[in-house]
Amino acid sequence: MTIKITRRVALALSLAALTTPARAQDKITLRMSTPASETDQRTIALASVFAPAVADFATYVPHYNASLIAQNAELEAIASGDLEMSITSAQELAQFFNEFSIFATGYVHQSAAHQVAVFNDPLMDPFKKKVEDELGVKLLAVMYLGRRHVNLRQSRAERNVMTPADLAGVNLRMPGTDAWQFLGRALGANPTPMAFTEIYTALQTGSVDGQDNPLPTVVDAKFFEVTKQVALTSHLVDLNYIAFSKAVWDKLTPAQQAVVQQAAEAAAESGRQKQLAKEEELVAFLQAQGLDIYEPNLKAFREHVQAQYIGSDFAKSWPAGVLEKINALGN
Ligand code: KDO
Repeated sequence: MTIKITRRVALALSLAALTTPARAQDKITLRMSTPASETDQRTIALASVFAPAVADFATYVPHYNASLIAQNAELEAIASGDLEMSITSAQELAQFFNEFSIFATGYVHQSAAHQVAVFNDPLMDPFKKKVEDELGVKLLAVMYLGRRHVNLRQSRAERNVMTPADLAGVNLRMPGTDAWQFLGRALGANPTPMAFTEIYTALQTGSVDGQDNPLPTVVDAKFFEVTKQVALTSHLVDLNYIAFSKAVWDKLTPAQQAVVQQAAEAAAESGRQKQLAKEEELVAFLQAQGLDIYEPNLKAFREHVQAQYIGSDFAKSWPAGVLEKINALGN
């Protein structure tokens, strides 16, 4: 008798589970941490495209301005279960896996479309697998951050940046990992490691001479208020990956996994198009704010930067043939 009731109860419960929609408290919470602001195109895309697409089974909880996890510590937080999502960089991944420095190397990626082609190419499979297996992080999609340029406090009359030699002695803020610092040196500057959220004050007080970021970031973070020029070096067509906890992924049904994957790709595409448009339109905005925006000798910068990487420890970590495959996917 007891057994009968138990069976009936069990059946009733499992039927209820099949027919009752997931309650809010049953949903997975996806905490996302980033140093970016809530008005950055990548975070807007995640909040407006990704979040609604997964809302049936997941609640997206973004934390901006590195308010939850410090910049460059997000991957460890995901690995240890303290975070579910971030917008990570190749430079951050290179802290764990040297070979990721290939995607953080100056003048390798040529455009937003090239980034997508590289990310979706089989050449990326061993990179993605390593991050998944060894860090417990899935790289879902590539987000476009933009073309990084040199943005200085000095006016062009005070410092005209045409070649790497013109950056000699410039304390250029770069993010704090080795791959970033190497790029700063390769540009000809003195790189100063510093978190993104400290840049504005450092520029304001003069504790650094400049910083490098794409134009949409120069505007979103208001660096234009405390700088006078942008030399359009385009030294890095920069990207971020949407990073997702593998432990959470494994708890999702195949249908939910497909929704998460599609939502990430759709958010990345939406953010990419908006960021590309902003890069175009913000030149005029920055000029109207009184900044000098000009193109230096790009050949001189490209050749100097590439020469620094040849034979470097970073280059030694790149799997054979990958640089050639990346180049072949470009224009
Ligand atoms: C930065 O610190 O300069 C950087 O642009 C590096 C990127 O990888 C990324 O972390 C970005 O900051 C933040 O998302 C803020 O835009």
